Amino acid sequence: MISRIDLRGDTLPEGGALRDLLPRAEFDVEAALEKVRPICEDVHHRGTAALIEYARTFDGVELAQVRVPAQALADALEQLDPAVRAALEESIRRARIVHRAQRRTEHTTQVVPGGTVTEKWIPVERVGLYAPGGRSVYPSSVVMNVVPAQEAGVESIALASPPQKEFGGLPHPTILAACALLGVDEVYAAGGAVAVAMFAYGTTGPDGCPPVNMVTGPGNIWVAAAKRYFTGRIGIDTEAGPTEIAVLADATADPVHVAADLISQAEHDPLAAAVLVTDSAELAAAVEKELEPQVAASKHVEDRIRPALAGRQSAIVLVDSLEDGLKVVDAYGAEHLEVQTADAAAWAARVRNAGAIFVGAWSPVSLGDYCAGSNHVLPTAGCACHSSGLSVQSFLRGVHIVDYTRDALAEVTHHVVALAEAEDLPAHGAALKARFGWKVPGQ
Ligand code: HSO
Ligand code: ZN
Repeated sequence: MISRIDLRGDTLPEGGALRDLLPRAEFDVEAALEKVRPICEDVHHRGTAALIEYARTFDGVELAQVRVPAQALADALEQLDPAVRAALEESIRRARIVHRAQRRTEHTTQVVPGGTVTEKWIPVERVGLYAPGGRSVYPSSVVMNVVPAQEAGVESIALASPPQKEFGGLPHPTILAACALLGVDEVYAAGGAVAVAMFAYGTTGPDGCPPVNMVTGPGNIWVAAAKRYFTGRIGIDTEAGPTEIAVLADATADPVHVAADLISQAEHDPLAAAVLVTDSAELAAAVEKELEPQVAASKHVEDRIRPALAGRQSAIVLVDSLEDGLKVVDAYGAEHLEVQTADAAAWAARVRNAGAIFVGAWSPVSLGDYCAGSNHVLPTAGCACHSSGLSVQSFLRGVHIVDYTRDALAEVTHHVVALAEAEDLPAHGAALKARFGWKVPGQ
């Protein structure tokens, strides 16, 4: 069901060459961009009328209104299963603890006497969060997007999620209930690229959505393409690709746990990736054996789990040693990495590239998906080597405030003038010279 990549015997290639040996899903955002562009432009020109028409064609829904009425949010919360409500509340509570600790404080550095640079953190003013519908109705993702934005101090938070035919054109009720729990009352029934375009351009009228400065949230390839289309005009988090789990394990790992964890993320999508990296042929064989009954007993077997595990994006990678395993997981840069080895904390501490790292037998990815307090919006497709998961920082801008006295400026003017001249930008130097009667102190 899952292929093997045997990297034992030879010395491992470095960097890019090693990455090329590792599996990864095909996710062609560029091709999707061609289809998304006219939709975005249509939303730009026709606004709410276009939203209503796309709800009809894409979601099969006759939208009475794009903005979800407050009563619908209250009703959804009232009807929420109490166990799900309690779990969401716990998830929110833990996420708040972690994300509150990420808040930044303003810091002033005295560079020279009379010359200071203060770094001030200003939240993005208005953010649009996207919560998918259809196959992925994830109230947990509403939590993971809203909590860091709120803890960062974002004043205006709107959320969009596709209208659902079976719920009278409203977004899924658990999404609405999660919004109500989090105190988000500006919610729109809009899906995919259409929702991203609504946020980016804004729409007018009684049902209108004012434009946002930033869009975050997971989604399919159309959402990723729309985010790419609007990059530069608005801020985005990342273009989320299919979910990935990598497990670095040795002979001490429990094959039942490893198989269950690989399946847990394969459950998301037929393109989801599950990669086991191990120095133990025994563990590899035991996991292969264990996958069969566990997969057969799973719910989303044929449509997601089996294709995900059998796909070219998933594999068991055999290596000579955990040292080599470390090189492999670093080259792969998984969205989620579990370390299930003896001395797991020490190995985990040496990992350079992963969206989030789960240490030891008792920290599975599913814990992080819901209730660890960590964020589950993480870089995919190898982007973990340069990007972070969603955090309070994602919604903040660090602004330098430069404050120099006359004397402090005078003291450095000759250096500014020298650099300006070296760059053939004499007017830059002149801006300082003008302040000192064109006579530059120190020259
Ligand atoms: N594992 C997904 C997030 C998620 N899991 C939502 C369950 N619900 C991507 O990190
Ligand atoms: Zn998950």
